[in-house]
Amino acid sequence: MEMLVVRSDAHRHHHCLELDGGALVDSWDTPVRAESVDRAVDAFGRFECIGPDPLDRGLIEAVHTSDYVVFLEEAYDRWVGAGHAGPCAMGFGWPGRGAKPRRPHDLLGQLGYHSFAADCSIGPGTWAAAVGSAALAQTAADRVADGVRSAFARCRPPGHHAMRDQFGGYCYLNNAAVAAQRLRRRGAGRVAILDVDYHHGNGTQDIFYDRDDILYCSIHCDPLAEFPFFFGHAEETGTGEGTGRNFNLPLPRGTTTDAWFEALEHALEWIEPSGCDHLVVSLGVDTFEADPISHFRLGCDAFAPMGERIAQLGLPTVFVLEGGYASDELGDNVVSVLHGFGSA
Ligand code: SS9
Ligand code: ZN
Repeated sequence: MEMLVVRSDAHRHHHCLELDGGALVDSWDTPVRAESVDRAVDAFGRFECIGPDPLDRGLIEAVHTSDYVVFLEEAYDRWVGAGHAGPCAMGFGWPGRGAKPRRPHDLLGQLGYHSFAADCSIGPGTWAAAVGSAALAQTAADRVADGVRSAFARCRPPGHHAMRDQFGGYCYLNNAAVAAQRLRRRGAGRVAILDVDYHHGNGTQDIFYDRDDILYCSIHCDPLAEFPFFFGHAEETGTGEGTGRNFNLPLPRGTTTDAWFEALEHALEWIEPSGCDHLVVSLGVDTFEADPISHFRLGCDAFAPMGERIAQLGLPTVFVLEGGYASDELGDNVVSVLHGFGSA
């Protein structure tokens, strides 16, 4: 079997609002994205598809704080109970530079405390979808720990922006972190996370920044020019036991396939000698030239070679879906990476 795909319909009822260009509009992370991937996987027909096992809540609490997890679970009901006008819960005030924030008890205060961006909000289906998405990552990691060479968690909502205790960037629970943590718990010695999404995975970096057992390496658009703006610089290399265990490769807007693959070589040269025995790939395909909210120039033909090259690391691998907003091509681009990996 080329690839095991883990998916479910738990994402369907999550569709929130985002502040975009000063207007509150439907989020770019729509259910259509997951449907695009499912359709392409079904049309390709060579991957085995399974559903998830129930999520182990202790696993989420190993990568997020329990205060944050409880907050996410209850925020929407509290929002409705408070009688706010908007259909989704979102904050409006964030700790400014230099603040030493204490956690407010007020809901609006907690919405600011537990988020870092106004591009995502919490609706009636958000918690169930976030848990369902993390369950896919946990299950994919379990199957790889059981001996399957590679598995793909078709996650929605995505996860790589979700920090230890803050949501943002369409992400609530960090699915890649859940997968990596699960692999460690199941016996992996050291895990590398390779994040190829167009955006820096500030959440994954945050969660593992001081650890030497889970490494983070990301190729992304320079944060001086792109969301998440305040994370993802080359100088961010880890702290404490994690010193030297975080590797950021920021690239300019307009980066083409050739320059992107050069960065991939640097990433792989860094991962290879690190002593990792498992790999998690944060698979965002918003590097695609026609992505409506991103600014790299990878063509459709870049994605199969991406998978092939990553396969040369020779590591048991969990793929976790992150971004990709050109819904028409999203599914095909994802399948290209997975097929490129699986056939290498
Ligand atoms: C403008 C876009 C803000 C940033 C993109 C998050 C992508 C996650 N409203 N959202 S892969
Ligand atoms: Zn992205």
